[in-house]
Amino acid sequence: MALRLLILLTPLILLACDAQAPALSVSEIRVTAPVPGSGISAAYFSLRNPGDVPIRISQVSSPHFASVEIHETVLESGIARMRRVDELTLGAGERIAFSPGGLHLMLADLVGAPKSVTLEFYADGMLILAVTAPLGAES
Ligand SMILES: [Cu+2]
Repeated sequence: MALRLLILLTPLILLACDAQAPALSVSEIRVTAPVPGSGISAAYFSLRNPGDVPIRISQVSSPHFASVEIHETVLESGIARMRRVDELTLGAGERIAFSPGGLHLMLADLVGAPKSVTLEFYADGMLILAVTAPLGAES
């Protein structure tokens, strides 16, 4: 009986190991130049979970911005409003596009005058991916 339980548990343990270092890939990153006066930038990209377990993104931060939030633009009574998204789950194999008018990263309070910025993605409090992209000239 104990042996049978062990055999049953083995796949679960393997899944748990995977979950400790989830693979996340980001492509087509575009970070807009800060809007003059407000200092706010936005980041757009394609996010993909190539693994076979869900990834729950709990936080995104940057050494180059004091504040980073995941936002979603939603239409309310015909008016576009931004709503903060506290966490985002990508299912196994799922791809989510961050694009103008939809999900985006809102970056506020640029630190210094960097030519490129780093974005750090956390899953359940653990850093799983850091990517660097040029800080764009357009907004
Ligand atoms: Cu926003």
